[in-house]
Amino acid sequence: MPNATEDPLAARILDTLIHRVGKDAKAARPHDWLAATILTVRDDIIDRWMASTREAHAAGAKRVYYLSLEFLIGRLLRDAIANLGRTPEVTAALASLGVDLAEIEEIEPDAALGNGGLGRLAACFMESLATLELPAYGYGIRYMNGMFRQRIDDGWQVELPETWLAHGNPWEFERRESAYFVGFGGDVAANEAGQVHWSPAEAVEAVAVDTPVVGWRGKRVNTLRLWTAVAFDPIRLDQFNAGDHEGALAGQVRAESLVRVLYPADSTAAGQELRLRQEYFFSSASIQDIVRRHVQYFGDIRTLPDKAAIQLNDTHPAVAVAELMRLLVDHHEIAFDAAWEITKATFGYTNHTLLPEALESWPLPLFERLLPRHMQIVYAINAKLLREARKVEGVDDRAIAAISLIDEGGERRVRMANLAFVGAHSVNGVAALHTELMKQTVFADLHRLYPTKINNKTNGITPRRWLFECNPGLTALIRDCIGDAFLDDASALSAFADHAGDAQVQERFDAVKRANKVALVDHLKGVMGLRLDPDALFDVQIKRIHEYKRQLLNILETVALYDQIRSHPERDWQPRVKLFAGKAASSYHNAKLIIKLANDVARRVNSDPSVGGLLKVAFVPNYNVSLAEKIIPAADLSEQISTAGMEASGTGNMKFALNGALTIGTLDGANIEIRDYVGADNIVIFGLTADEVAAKRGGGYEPRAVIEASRELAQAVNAVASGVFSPDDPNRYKDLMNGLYDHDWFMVAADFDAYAAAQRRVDGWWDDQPAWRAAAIRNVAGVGWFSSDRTIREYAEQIWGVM
Ligand code: 26Q
Repeated sequence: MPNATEDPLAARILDTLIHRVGKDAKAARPHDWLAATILTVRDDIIDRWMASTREAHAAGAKRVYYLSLEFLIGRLLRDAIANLGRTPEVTAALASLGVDLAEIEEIEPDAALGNGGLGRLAACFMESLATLELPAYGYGIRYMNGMFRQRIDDGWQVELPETWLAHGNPWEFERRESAYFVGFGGDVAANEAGQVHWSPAEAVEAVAVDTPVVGWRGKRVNTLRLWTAVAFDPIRLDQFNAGDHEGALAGQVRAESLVRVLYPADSTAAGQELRLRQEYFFSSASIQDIVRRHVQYFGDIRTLPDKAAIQLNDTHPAVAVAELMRLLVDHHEIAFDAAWEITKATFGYTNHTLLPEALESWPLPLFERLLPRHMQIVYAINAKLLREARKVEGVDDRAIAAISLIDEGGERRVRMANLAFVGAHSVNGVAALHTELMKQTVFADLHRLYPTKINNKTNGITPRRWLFECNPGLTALIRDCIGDAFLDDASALSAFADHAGDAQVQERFDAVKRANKVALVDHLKGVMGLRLDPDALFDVQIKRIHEYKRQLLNILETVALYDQIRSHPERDWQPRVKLFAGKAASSYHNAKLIIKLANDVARRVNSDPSVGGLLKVAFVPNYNVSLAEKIIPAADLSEQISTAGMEASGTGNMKFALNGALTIGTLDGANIEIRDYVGADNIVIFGLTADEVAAKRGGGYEPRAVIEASRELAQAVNAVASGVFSPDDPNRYKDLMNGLYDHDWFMVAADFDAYAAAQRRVDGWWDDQPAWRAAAIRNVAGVGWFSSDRTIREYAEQIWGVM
């Protein structure tokens, strides 16, 4: 063992261990080393962090504020060290102390403050903002319990509480001085001068907790500011002394409930009061913080749009539009119309879904009871909006009803998407197709009224986490082939395509992929006792479980393949491993049933000696960012098979392609643009287009006839429906299969034959390994454009005006 005292970094880590963690090297457990390492690295980040803040202040720079109820940042240590360019140094320092960096990285908990794509996008954006040296703050909630931990018990999903803060969080700084009053309920009064005063019935204090976000090469460090909630009078001593010990703490318990848990639904708007309270709590604290900073630095609130760009990550923070209006009108005494111009010029809104059940709207009585002043402001905005709309030629009563901020059909509700749309100067979709569908469907009438507001910003992913860090082998190969330019500009990856046909490069590519697969196989053996063949084709579908993402299509095709392999064992089958992972919203019955089906099919297939190792199926529990970082570099085939028109963009699709997996996918979301960039010859596209799906849904689609016309599909559906995979409960999948016969909303039957045929094309391709590897290399080379640096540059230039 080298001598630690000769390595200055090792000496600092040791000193931190002793003086800040309170352990000596002999007694230290891995968690203590992790804490000591993080605290030491953090100390070095702080200098850059403060310098970044000073520079932005001195330059009077415009700041970007990204408001999101989710930041799915995952583990931070590896990312921070890599972006600082200090991985070799930290590895060596720890080694001199007898500690393995990889081992302690592995015990850092995932910060799982998000459900899926939208939350991970926010995390990639934060990293790219720092990389592009843009002064930016992310604002969100510091949930005490993030996304639930998933256990699979007898094939069923079981949700367990997630406890990322159990060992403390050495990354964060609590800022007791940055605290704001957030009120709820109560009533509103106006004086003779028309001045409005809101007296909330309750209030909590929002306290800032900051985490540094390091950009690539450590150029800039930005702040992720997450709010926690504190009761004003955390313990009522009068009550306590009177013997009411629980009542004395009730305020704190009630305040904490706001930040207790992330809502684990990504595609249905829960509509619960606590969710609206969370949304207002963090929106209000964030807007107050932004306004305070602006006034402190620039004096005049009227210049806010010149110095602040606030981006709303979906409608979850849309109440911020009304909150800014309230502060401008009630606190800064700006006239309503002038305040409205300031507000619109400040906000941008990003839409992430067209699913009607995911569009947020709040029952009017609930909104009014919780936020009486905001309700008045929403009415005032609506009156202005509808007055203007009425003046426009062709706007009839139907259009007015669609544009209104209040949904009057049935129980009256406040439409958050309409509020965000009218309160923002820019409204963007997240892939080209999605943006077009926004114009044609949900926002058709608002789009006619404001034809220049809707614009597209195709999503991206950070190549630091999703290539350099998760796949160092491939990164090294690319460097050897094309040099280092791609490290700072992902579009330079295109040069890698020149090496696609080079047999030596192909061989190295294969060696890297195989090593990644072996590492995954080892990991899965450890966590679930699974034995997989690293030479099989790894076919992967990992994402939230949802009917529109069509895990069921994949499972039914797996059943059909199983059947085929048994009926025709003599054919030249290509060994396949089918991997599934993902969480289902706790209340989503069919999604949970699909998880059980995947597990039932896996049990049956994996224990059937007649498939002879040609097919293995596994559902990997507890999908999260860290698991994705292990699975994606090991994937050969990326399943992106959503019903066309339903996946806004997808970002997993980009991560797989960047790691040299081929995509099997529909013409949905960003798949379309991925095909354009990697070339139609290097991707497997199948199935109905969005237009064709819409036409079929419009009438005349008879799924029963389609199922009966496809022997393979009929057999698979019948096998599942009749309990072949669930002998313990033969009726378990009856209703699920009947759904296919009755309506098949997600077009599983309609796309089945095309999907199965596409899978057989995949088999043929895989059989020609040189052709497969060439295509895989062209995928890596083709997707540099999907770097979140490109996406953020577009937001910066076209929406925020900061570049
Ligand atoms: C809303 C109200 C109440 C409770 C929960 C929610 C809620 C929470 C999360 C609604 C939606 C979400 C998450 C949506 C999401 O992740 N959308 C995905 O966003 C990605 C980034 O743009 C896209 O790539 C995906 O296509 C899209 O599904």
